[in-house]
Amino acid sequence: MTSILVLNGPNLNLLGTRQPEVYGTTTLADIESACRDHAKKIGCEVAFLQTNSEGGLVDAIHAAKQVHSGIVINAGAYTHTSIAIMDAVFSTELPTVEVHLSNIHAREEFRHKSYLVRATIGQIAGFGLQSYLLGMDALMAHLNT
Ligand code: CA2
Repeated sequence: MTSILVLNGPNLNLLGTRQPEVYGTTTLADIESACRDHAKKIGCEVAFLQTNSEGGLVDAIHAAKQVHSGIVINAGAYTHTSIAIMDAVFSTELPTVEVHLSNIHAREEFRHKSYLVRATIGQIAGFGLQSYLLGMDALMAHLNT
């Protein structure tokens, strides 16, 4: 069965506890539960991980190659800074969708740039929790064509 890794970067473990005006009241546990429910609906398996470290994200991306069919990733602030994470996604050759809760293009200038997006099949930003589910749908559509 198709297996999707949903990978989350730094500070996403704090969701729902601070800055609700930017990120809403949804917690990471809520997102995980919605991704698991959605996986059942669209007929795939899902693994859900969060790490605050850049190296942890790189390691998880490397490990995904043996196990998963594709990746949905919210790399948090590393989206805008990390060539290492972009290189890791290139190296796996797994189809990857970049997702963001907020519309990074409508926010501060420094959030408009994504290194990671160059290694992905596309980016979904601004739909809150739905960005993850849309990311899973986009990945499944890509894998099934
Ligand atoms: O909109 C997104 O999903 C982001 O990836 C979230 C990141 C941010 O750095 C990106 O530019 C866009 C931030 C992760 C969550 O940070 C929190 C900080 C304080 C309280 C709650 C969450």
